[in-house]
Amino acid sequence: MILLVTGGAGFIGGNFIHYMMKKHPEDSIVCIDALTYAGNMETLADVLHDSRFKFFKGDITDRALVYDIFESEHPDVVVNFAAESHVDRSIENPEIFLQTNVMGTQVMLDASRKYGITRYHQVSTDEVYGDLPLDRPDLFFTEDTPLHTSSPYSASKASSDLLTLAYNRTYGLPVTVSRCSNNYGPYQFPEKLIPLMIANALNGKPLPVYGDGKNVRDWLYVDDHCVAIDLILRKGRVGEIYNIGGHNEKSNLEVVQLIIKALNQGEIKFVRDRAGHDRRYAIDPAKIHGELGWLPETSFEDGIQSTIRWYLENRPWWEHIVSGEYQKYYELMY
Ligand code: NAD
Ligand code: TDX
Repeated sequence: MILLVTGGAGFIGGNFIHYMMKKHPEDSIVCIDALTYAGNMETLADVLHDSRFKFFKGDITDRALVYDIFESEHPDVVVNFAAESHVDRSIENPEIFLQTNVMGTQVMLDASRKYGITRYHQVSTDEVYGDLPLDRPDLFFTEDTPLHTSSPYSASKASSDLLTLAYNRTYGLPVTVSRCSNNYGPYQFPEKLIPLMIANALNGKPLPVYGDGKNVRDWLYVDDHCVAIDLILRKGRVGEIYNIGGHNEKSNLEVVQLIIKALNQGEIKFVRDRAGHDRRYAIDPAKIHGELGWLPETSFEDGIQSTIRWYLENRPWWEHIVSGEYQKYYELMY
């Protein structure tokens, strides 16, 4: 099988490439990534020279380039991770979110239709459902929960989900969509909560907690997300949406305090709240569990400890990001 993975120099796409190269030695992977501020070739350093891996620096909104790659590489399966992914940035500048997340998805869908694939998978988020109240712990997002987006980011992701499902209904394209809760683990860009707090604590900077810190996120170790996507690609039903999450809800304060405790350093600073800040996300994973037998394998206690260890043992990776050095790596390698 030839897999085309977009956004593979990012956090989840990079972990997915590592996971798939190990798990399926018979498959090869073609990656397209624009290497925006969030794309980091150092994440792919150990697969770059593997003969089963090919990297193309390119933008998924560039139709001619995407079509050229489909023509030369003949992918069987497409997994679209490429996106602008940070909510705070979408509040500052929504436009690039619509370009990449909506228009880029359309190009990937058109190419998949034109050249023919056996599966197109759209990687999406629980944020498309909006948020849940803190005082109703009995409520969860199911695949039937209405879309109710809060940020330009989540609105752009909901749009790309709908476009993907429309290509199935209208053109018969064999698509699946997954909506996952918050991921954490190695190679996450230090603008997201967990790596930002680890990096700031280690650098003696304050740990900025938005609002009252009581907002709840449902954390999943990134490898468990990769396993779920792999299962959906192989056994998921065409035209279906699968929610992915492991019933692991934590308030932001709990997460930050755990990091401070593990590192034995770091000081919280409460800062202005995020505009439109979603209060609680919580996934009901009954469908993926019942149909595909998926369950998360990593407990939060183990996952957060090994993530903290990874950031301690891989300081150059995130220090290059903080200093801007990482953006030179592609030029060095090619
Ligand atoms: P990320 O920001 O770490 O990585 C995104 C990658 O996409 C980067 O390598 C970037 O260079 C690339 N990219 C951006 N615009 C591009 C374009 N126009 N053309 C080609 N490449 C482009 O994001 P992530 O956290 O790894 O998220 C990956 C996907 O998973 C996204 O679609 C996101 O919406 C979704 N998701 C993320 C989470 C999470 O907790 N991080 C949870 C659920 C779903
Ligand atoms: O400095 C911070 N202080 C803070 O209190 C940051 C960066 C975040 N927060 C809070 C906001 C959220 O309640 O922590 C929580 C997590 O924030 P992010 O890491 O920005 O993630 P979130 O907004 O929940 O979105 C993430 O999960 C769903 C990913 O970034 C999305 O791409 C994914 O779709």
